[in-house]
Amino acid sequence: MADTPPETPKRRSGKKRLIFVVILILVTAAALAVGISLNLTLKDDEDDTASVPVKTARFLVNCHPDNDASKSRCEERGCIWVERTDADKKPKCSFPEAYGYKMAGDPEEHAHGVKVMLTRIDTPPLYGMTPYINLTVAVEFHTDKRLRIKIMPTDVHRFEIPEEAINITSPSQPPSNETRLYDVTFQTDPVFGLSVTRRSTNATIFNTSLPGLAFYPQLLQVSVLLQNSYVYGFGEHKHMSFRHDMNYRRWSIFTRDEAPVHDWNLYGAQPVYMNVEDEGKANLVFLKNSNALEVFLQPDPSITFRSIGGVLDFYVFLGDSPGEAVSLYTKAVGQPVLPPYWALGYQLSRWGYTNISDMWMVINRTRAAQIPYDVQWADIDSLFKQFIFTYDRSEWAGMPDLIQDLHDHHQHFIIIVDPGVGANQTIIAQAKNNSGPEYNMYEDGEQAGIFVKDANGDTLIGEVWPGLTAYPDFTNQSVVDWYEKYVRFYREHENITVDALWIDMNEPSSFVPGSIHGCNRTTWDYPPYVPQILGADPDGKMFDKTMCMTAQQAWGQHYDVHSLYAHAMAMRTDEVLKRVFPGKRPWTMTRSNFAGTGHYATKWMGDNRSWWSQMHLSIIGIMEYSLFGFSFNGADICGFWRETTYEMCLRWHQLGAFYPFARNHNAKGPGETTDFKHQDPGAFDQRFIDIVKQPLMTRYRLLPYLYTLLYKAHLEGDTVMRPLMFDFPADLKARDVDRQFLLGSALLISPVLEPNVTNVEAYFPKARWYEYNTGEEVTSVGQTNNLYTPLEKFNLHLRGGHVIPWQTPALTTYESRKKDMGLIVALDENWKAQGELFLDDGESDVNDTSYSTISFQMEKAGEMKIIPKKIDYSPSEPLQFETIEIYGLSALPQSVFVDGVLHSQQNIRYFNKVVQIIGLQWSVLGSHNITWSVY
Ligand code: MIG
Repeated sequence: MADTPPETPKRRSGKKRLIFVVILILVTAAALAVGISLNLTLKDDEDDTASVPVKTARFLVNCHPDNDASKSRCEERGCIWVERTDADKKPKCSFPEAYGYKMAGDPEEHAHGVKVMLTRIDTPPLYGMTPYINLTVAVEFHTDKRLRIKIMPTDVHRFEIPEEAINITSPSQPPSNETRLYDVTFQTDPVFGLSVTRRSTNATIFNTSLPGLAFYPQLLQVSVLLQNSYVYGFGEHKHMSFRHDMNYRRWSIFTRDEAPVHDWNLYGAQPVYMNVEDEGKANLVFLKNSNALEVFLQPDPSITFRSIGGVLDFYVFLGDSPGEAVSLYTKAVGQPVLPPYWALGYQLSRWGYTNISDMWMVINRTRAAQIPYDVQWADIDSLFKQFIFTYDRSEWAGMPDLIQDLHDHHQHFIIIVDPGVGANQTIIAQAKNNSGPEYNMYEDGEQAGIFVKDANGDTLIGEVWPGLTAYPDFTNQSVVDWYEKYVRFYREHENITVDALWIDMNEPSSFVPGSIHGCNRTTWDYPPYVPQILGADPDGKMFDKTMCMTAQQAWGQHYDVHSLYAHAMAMRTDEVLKRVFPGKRPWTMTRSNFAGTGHYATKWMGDNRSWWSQMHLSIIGIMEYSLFGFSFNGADICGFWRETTYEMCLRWHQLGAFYPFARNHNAKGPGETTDFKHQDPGAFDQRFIDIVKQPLMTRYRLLPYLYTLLYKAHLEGDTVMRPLMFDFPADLKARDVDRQFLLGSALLISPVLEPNVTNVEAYFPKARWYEYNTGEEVTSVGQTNNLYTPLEKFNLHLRGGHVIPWQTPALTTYESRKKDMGLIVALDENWKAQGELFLDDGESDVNDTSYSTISFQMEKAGEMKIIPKKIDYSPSEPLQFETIEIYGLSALPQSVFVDGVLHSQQNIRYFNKVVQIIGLQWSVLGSHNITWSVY
């Protein structure tokens, strides 16, 4: 039995072993009405590229990922042991080929797909659990580009993520056989397997024909073979490369209050990956499972999923491109939220403002330095004893006036809301003294019964910043009234007129394991198999730094819904803000999250470090969150924990000015007297301020472009900050680039990510690219260029083929929104470009009648049309396009016609490599055209 498995995935030829492949054929529309007709076809493995013959354990699926693996323990499990050196990352213990389930009878057709019954091949059970003998595999064809594959025990109901959390409805009409992009086939021998093939390329993109399918009450495992090893996604983790290392890496997924310094599970839970196929098409796969789980990445290339609850519920999205795959995904789980326009401005925050004067000092010096600045954030500092929805009336007296002053300057104010509600009676009494007797959060919550309950049905008490804390059960719809009451109390009674909310600590985090009473020794808090999550070692517990898994919530036991806590909190916060600001679009920023949370909130990357390596990490993290359907993401500029440096903080601003969400946030510091120094730009010298203004002003200038991207993400599910690979998926070099990124398709940012460096090695895929400031064209493309980047410079390039709308910057978005606009026309190899602009009031709910769109089109070289496509919003004050800048012309045009009229030569300039046409005075909502004679 312990024969050494062949280690290279070579196809064994000459063996006439037959496997059954069931091919589903949807014959005609008539057949569709009654269901699906099936054909059973015998296929010889030699000419079948779609299914994979497995006899010995050719694919090594780890059978003993838990501690203390040994030959005897391995063989007790019915698995194969092979001695290996420590350098060899292959598992020593792996499942034999015939480990799994068999098909029990023929596939059954049904209206939306096909069902297969499975029965377990008898092998020793794992971890002392009783396996489910009978499984049902339900395949649903949702659309031409989307299908669902659900594996669950037959006739046993198990936890599933409720529809209220994520509702992916199967369309009433199944897709027709003609237009469907995929086929599904089944393998029967030696174990059951299912493959999804992309018809157009005949590539098998998702194939479960690997050994080790397992289904126990607290262990579900399935492996998936991919077409190639270009795998991206899964989160939230500290991934040091955007593209995954497939050499036997293991990642756990379970929300946890943990800074991005560990290799294990962090704040968010994103069981989502993308595989970029050989031709540059991409499939995205979502495992709809909220339990603690692990993914094992293998060089086959394959992925093993190991979850300890729920069901195996996969959604597969077949995109023509990486971007389309994301957009198909977000159409299913919820398209990204659109923030208000002011949220696009630069923002200052810190934990550790010592008192209100300290915050005033920062506000004043930022204004004095004339740094663009839209939002001031307050952390737990200003809360009374860290009780949410209060402010400390002594150290922070005058807080309402400070906020009023921000509002008077058209700036905004945001404060933190932790889930934990202070439950210590002594401090509650003090809080009432501070904030008034109406401050009854805890009592009201008890009365409304909205707190998470422990196993006995009593309110579970943990410990967070306010000391003893009860946790609102955000999965319970009744939480909304209670929550709304306190947002209103804050705004109306305490005059803390917050504009948006920042939800933190929602993993949920606790400073004591489980509860102040710990947790009982149950199979939920100490499962038979514990994924490699932080805090589980050495005693195999699940509740470290959070609440007991036996806690009870409306959506289910905490064991099942733990990773949905923040998702629910984000949903309810969004709902409350909609009630408090009727007709306005809410904005929430969250730390923890699940798949689909991007529909409700912004994601920031949590407690990063003031380390150079974390600048690179932030790019990867934000690009991953784009892939997960979050469009408005950022990381703490200059780093959160530890002391930043002058150079790092400057370089970080040059990077962070191009995060979709740009906030400088700092930590308090490790002790009372050792706070980290301030890191707002005004804390540095005049040279710093002068340098930092450049990227910030550039950001403000490009906000119409950024806003348009966010709009498109919201309406169509496009991504905003993304890897080069998204736009150049067929370029294999681009697939590994993660030290540069794109904003939309048109802007390329190549930041300095190291100290003492004045050069950046930047890759330029084949296209026309222009330096943003000078219009200089990049001459060598399809290769890496060395860009000279002294401290006062940053690298921003425009891609030919795009029209980029801009607006004269000012110190707030309120002011800049009134300034003249302009267009950059960056020409491609055919001397053409196109683009789009979304305009609205920047704060109302988005609906069909709230915005206008203008398109910029060039059917032929030398002629651009400005075409309003939809005019439902008009600016309250006249807004005009004043300037057009053309990048890519090698000389001044001899003549320029504006709306058919010859434009005065003195309004046409050529500086650097940019042709600038000024004096247009076009109303932004008018139709116009412009022609130029040379190109
Ligand atoms: O336990 O509110 O990630 O941004 O400054 C730390 C204090 C709690 C963690 C957040 C961070 C915030 C800090 N919070």
